[in-house]
Amino acid sequence: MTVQEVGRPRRRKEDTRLLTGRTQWTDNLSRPGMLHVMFLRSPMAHARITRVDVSGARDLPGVVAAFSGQDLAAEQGSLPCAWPVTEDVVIPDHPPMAVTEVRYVGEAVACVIATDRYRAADALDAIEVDYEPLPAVLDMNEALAPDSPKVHEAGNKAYSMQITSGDIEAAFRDAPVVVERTFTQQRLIPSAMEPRAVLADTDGESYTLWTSSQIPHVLRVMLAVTTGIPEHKIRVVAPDVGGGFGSKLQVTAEEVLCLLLARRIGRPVKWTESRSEGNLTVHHGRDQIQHLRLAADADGRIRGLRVELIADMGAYLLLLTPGIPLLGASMFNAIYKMDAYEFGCTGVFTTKMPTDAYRGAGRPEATFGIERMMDELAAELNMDPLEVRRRNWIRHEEFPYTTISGLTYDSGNYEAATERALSLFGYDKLRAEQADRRDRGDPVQLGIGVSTYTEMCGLAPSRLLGEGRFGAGGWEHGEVRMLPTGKVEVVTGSTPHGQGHVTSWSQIVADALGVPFEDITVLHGDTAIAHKGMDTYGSRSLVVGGIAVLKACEKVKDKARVLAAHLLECSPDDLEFEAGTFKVRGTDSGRTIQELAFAAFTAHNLPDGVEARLDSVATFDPETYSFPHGTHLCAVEVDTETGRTKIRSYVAVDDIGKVINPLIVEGQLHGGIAQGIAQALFEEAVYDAEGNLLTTTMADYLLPSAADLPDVTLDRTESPATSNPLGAKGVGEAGTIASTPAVVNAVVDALRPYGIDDVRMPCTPERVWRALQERAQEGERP
Ligand code: MCN
Repeated sequence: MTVQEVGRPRRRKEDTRLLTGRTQWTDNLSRPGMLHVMFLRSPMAHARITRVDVSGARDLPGVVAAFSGQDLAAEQGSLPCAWPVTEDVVIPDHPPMAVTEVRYVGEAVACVIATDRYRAADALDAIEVDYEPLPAVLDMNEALAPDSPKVHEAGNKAYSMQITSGDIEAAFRDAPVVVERTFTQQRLIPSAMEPRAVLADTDGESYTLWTSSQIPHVLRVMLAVTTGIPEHKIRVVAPDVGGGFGSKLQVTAEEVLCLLLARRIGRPVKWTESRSEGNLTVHHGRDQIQHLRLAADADGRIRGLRVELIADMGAYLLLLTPGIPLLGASMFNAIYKMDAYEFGCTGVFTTKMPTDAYRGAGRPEATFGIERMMDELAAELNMDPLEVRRRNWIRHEEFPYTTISGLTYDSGNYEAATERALSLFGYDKLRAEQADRRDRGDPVQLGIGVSTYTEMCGLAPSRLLGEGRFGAGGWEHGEVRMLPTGKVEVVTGSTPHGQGHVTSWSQIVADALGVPFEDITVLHGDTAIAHKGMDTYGSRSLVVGGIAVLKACEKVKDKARVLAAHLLECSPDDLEFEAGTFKVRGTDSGRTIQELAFAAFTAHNLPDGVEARLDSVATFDPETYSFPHGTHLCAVEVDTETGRTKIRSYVAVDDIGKVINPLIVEGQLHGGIAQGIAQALFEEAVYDAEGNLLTTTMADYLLPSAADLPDVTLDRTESPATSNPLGAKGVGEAGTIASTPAVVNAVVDALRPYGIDDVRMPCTPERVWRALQERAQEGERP
């Protein structure tokens, strides 16, 4: 009997190599004659460049070349924005190296190429740049004022858009309860374990770019478009990639410039960022002001929701910048039924590093907004936060359900996930302890936070992406090749960078073809090997890429059936396929698919018209998105004397449909929840009044360590997706999306008796303490 692989907690095939350092990070790679590039970066947030003189650097020992933006102006093109969200969106010219004006601290203004990175770094000091300062534009609201200094000639508004569904005026007219809040989604800096690195080489005709990227396929197309180098002359390789979290879903200035520099000097060039350089110049995430209004009946039933966002684009529009807040446009209504919904968003230019996708991209922001509002509504009505949710959520028997924002959720069971979470959490007991602490006036108060989230992932379907003016499709490509000895080579268009696709895809293929898990290898991340792909982001890889692989397996099986029937001298319809063997029904006679692979290779006895190969390709483009959901509960102790918060317990019950590998899923949730907690309590990118980033080091930008994080209790419920044959939903971002509001709701819940109804993220001890002091001065006492 064979063991079913799908659903097994297999340890990752990748880990032996990854954990023993036998990896190929881009910075480990070397090419004969390789040189090193360092970039001189603007110290000014906004300035006109009046002179750049690189001649001093060119004369230094070990320096091979030095260039200014002007030197590269004729060939460097403009970095692409592939999501023109509205017809009139302003997409400013974005030279990879600034030529006439800098618009954020860290923008590249010149570069040095030398025999090693230290010589290159030293030589940067010999470059002279004259700047004529221009006013920094840092505050989003002020940037939109008519008299604000301009980031770009066209003004500071990138776009504005609005969606309305239902009669929103009627929903608010005479509503017994209206809750209105403004929340700030602070700016975050993605901190992948492996910093970005690029190595570019050319033989004079074609180009290879090794880069720590999530998107080698998208990048190849974009490099061709940006540089004019024909696409078929560019190969992009993402070797081992040590995390990305969205930050490597980008066409970066450094990638374009390294390619052009390799062409200029005819030698391989490498760039690896330092952590501080990375904090300055990796695209940032979040950065929104959310103004929300919720109208409800006296019994807590939601009538309508109005959402007004201002989203900081930073200085330019990068690959997906303007679309990121809009990924939340259909998600603020979340799992709740309502009569009317209105969403508006304005994208604003400021003189800061551009923002773009960061784990969850638009959906953590939306989930935070609505889940905070549900708690605020509950407080307003003096109702339990779970009760107000229950009164409004879509009941399990109502699926498939088309929401007020127009998405059709295929399946889900919010009741079941919540019931499970409540019992694991010990909700009633914790509420009793909370009441007791309140009564006793305990300086350490207990808060309980709820997040009954859903999200929209599996970024595809191409048709829907097209309707949203997204610049590309959402399909994925898979290829399955049976090798002569019966082993299997899988080629995927997905580009894992920590998600364990090699293992999960092996499990899918093992079950589909009935071959041992160990006999399968998965190739990815090199456009010369996986020639088609849309890469990894938006928790799309399993529900799009994994399914493409499954479909390719089905085609291989169809071919194998024809060959088996020929060899066994029966009709294909007389064959049954079980555990990797085609058997003539009712007999012992059969052939394994691995034997058939050898038969296809020798080709001694193939049916007429059948080619000597047992392989196939498939693309998959789902009909709809994937809608995981779950209930996260968090208990936080808040020391009202010091402002210190401590997560006491955290329970997450997620429903991601069928699971391929529970161990990987747990890892994804642990990491995701850590990232969400980090936004709630720890991380924030801070610029000073001149536009200098203050959080350029790990000492200033507070990433939580394992010691700062709680144990989390995980469990699952299972409502299979109906949109793919595996019944699976994505998980890569779920933990991040769910956890931030659960934690902040808990902090606010602890502080509510003190008259506090919000604490700005991150809820640091200082912020909590200050909120308490302000309230105390206003005379609020519990
Ligand atoms: N999986 C499963 N069963 C499910 C769902 C998923 O076994 N029902 C498995 C998949 O087979 C896959 C993994 O879980 O091995 C994640 O799958 P999926 O949800 O499809 O997400 P992606 O593979 O597309 O990964 C992208 C997602 C995103 S958008 C970010 S950001 C993120 C994340 O994954 N960045 C990560 N997880 C990360 N993990 C690491 N280590 N590093 C990052 O940069």
